[in-house]
Amino acid sequence: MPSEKQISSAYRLARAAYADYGVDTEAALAKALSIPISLHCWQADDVRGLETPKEGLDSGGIMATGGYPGRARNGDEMRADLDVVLKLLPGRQRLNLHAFYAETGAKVVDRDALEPEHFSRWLAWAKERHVGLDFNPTYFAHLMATSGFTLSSPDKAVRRFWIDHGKACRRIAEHFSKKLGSPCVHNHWIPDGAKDAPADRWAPRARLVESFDTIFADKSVSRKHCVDAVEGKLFGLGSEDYVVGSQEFYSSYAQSRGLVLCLDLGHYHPTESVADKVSALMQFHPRILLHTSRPVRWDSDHVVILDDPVRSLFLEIARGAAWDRVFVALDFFDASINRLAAYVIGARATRQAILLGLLDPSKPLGQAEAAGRGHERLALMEQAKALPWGAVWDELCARADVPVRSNWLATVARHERDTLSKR
Ligand code: RNT
Ligand code: ZN
Repeated sequence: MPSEKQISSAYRLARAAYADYGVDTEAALAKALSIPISLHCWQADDVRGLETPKEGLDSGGIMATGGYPGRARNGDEMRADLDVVLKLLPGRQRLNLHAFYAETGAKVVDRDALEPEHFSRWLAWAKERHVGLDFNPTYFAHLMATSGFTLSSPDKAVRRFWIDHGKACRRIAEHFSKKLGSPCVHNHWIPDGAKDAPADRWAPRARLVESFDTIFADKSVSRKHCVDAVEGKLFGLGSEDYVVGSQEFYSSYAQSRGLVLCLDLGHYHPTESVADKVSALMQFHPRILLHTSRPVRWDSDHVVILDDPVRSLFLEIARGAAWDRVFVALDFFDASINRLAAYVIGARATRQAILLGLLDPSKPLGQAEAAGRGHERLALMEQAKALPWGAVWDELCARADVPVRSNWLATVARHERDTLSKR
């Protein structure tokens, strides 16, 4: 592995190579380190949550597959794993919690009755580490979700329950924000939909508008603290034909209600480009939330890698200078490999894509385009792929004082030997 000196001399050469294309690697490094990435707590335990009882857990179409040993079984184990992960990641991180990670002790507290106090251990953990918290209501994995409908259910009692859950979660999100001094992104995703062609595609959508309007009508929760986002999708397990909260639904809903729109990389047709959507949506949406994920043939939530969809997504953010208008969060779950490694690979790949976006030689590309020299634009785009960005990435890790290259694997192996293998 390279010495500190080798890393910095490789970086000096890279800096000069990028400067030839009008790119300031110092500025790119500083910016890439400053953008917070919200780590999804649910990779640690295969999206199981900490509630008892567990009936209805399989509702909602969210499922991690694989049986790699060492799954975190409680909040303490999750936090211990996250502590290891945080030390291996460069830049700023946040933690993204889901409501069913409440810790209520011996008491059973249902989702509609959750309070900030049920997250006090998470909050204390976050405060101590200067990590901001984001939050999500959990509208799945519950007996009240087994019909496949929650906020859009025809059953008034079911709607009421989930509306109360949404409201309770907004108060918790606000609490996190106030306690940590950092706005809490509060993302609503519901599983509602139908496996087969419904006779009525209208009524559930009308009810969903009404339910959400009821949730957001609570003006006692400050929107500055609780930053609500809504996330649609194309289909899910058990909602193959019809998803109530589709992209069109949420794009319009978020825009008309002043909410943040969430785009998840796994939630579109495989040939759709999420990167292309950004400059269209952001003409109208002041802010968006990005869930980086990796769909393999479907919304499979594989570990994020540095693939073209992720790269081109952040390239678009860079070209639009839209960093202050996006929130970045991870969303994947893989139980077939070491779960800590999954975090590190996905979070590092996401930050690499951010860095690569910032290293784009946008200036000469734009000049070639403006002058009508398409051949030059294409040649420069091709050349940009061969610029020594790996040396800039190594420098970024060195500056952040985290293991360079794959050196982090040793820490994960040690944790597996000393801790995970004993679970
Ligand atoms: C589901 C959505 C959603 C969830 C998490 C657990 O398709 O992507 O974001 O993955 O809320
Ligand atoms: Zn998502």
